[in-house]
Amino acid sequence: MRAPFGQRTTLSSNQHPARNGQRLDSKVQIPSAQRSERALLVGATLAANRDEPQDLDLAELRALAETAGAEVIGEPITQKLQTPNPALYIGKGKLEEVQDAARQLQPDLVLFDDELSPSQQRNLEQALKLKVVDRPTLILDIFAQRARSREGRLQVNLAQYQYLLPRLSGLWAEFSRTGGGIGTRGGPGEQELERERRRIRKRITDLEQEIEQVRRQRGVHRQERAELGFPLVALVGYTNAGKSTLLNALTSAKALVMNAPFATLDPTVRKAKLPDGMEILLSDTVGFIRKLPPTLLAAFRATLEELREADLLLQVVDVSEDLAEDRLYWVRQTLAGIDLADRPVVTALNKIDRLPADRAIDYSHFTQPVAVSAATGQGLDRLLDKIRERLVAGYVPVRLRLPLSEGRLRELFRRRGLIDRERYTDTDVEIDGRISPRLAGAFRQYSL
Ligand SMILES: Nc1nc2c(ncn2[C@@H]2O[C@H](COP(=O)(O)OP(=O)(O)OP(=O)(O)O)[C@@H](O)[C@H]2O)c(=O)[nH]1
Ligand SMILES: [Mg+2]
Repeated sequence: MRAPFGQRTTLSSNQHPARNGQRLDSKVQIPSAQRSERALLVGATLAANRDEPQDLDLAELRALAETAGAEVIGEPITQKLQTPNPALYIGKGKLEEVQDAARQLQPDLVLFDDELSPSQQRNLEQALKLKVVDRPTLILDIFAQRARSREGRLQVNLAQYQYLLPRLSGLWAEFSRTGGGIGTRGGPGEQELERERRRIRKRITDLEQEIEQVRRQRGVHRQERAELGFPLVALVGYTNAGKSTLLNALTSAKALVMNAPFATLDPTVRKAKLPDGMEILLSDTVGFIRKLPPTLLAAFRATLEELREADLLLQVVDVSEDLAEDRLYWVRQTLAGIDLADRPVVTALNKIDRLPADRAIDYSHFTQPVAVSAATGQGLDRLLDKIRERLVAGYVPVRLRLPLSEGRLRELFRRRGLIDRERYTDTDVEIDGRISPRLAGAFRQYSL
């Protein structure tokens, strides 16, 4: 027999806002006898999105569900649609198919591969008499398990509150009251719903203020870093591509590496040295994924702002994946969504140690590609050379006359710039050279 909701596994939840906002905590019970929630998968291909790479067997949704701790049962149910049904997302006939499957397989929840509107979710829950969880909620659930830093937690909490607020329905309350689980952990009881909404709106405002503080603090750090003049190289890429492994390989960092989506949620910045001694900062951040809704992306603004400062994006692609090019499409989409499509790019084609011998890489698909293995170290020297080459390509030529009294500035140019010619007089030094646009301003007043 199926375990009642009250006894089912609550998998993550330690970072759920409802749990951090103390009042709700008392309502959340984590059952001791842990059992995975059984999930049935449903996805649709929309005509409007046919030029986008599709995930027809919902392999990624399955991996996400498993990462969140669910057990996927049965075959995924998929449908081709012109447009989503406004009330049910899928068509009526397809819904019957889902109902049949649910009767047979007895899942605990049905997982949809897209964002559902609050009313679609309500209607589906009513029709199926089951908890319905959409893709963004699932991703948020994983984020909630992963966030460690204060900033990361604040951002996840904000995203959860914003996303869940319009979805606080009677049924939602029912499901969460009776046990929680993915997407509904620690929710309010039915009578408290309206009070809860008000409280959540207040909490959203508080969180926004706290995040604003963190942002300002980050801004100060960035300013300090900018004065030191290190070029900033930001790792970007699909989740699980190997960004953190690469960061660790290129620096002496110990970023968390895991074979699971969204291992990294908190940004890390480390110093790395290029072969000629040039020092750079390398930043690691949250991975991208297809169909990441804008609301979710927006909640991570403080983290993603780190990318905005980057002189160069080090795009990491897992070339051992069949879907490498599709995934790159989604990375490029996400970068465009945060106005970074034009930033200079070097592409690390990672995990070549896993590439089958009979598969060749078509380099023409990638911008400034270098084949590497972050795991074995293969190709990393060439990658560093390429990074240096692209950074220097962005430098601007300058001619300066620096007073000898400006020892600090002269040292800065020596360390961060490239000197083509240097000539001393009794009082000054004249420099012909190149320097990053970021630092050029510091020398402007001495420009010839
Ligand atoms: N074989 C092989 N495995 C690798 C390589 N680079 C990374 N991995 C593995 O790929 C998985 C994901 O690596 P991460 O470095 O955590 O990936 P990420 O891009 O930081 O992922 P998120 O932080 O989750 O977005 C881990 O199991 C790594 O050990 C590589 O060059 N070769
Ligand atoms: Mg990572």
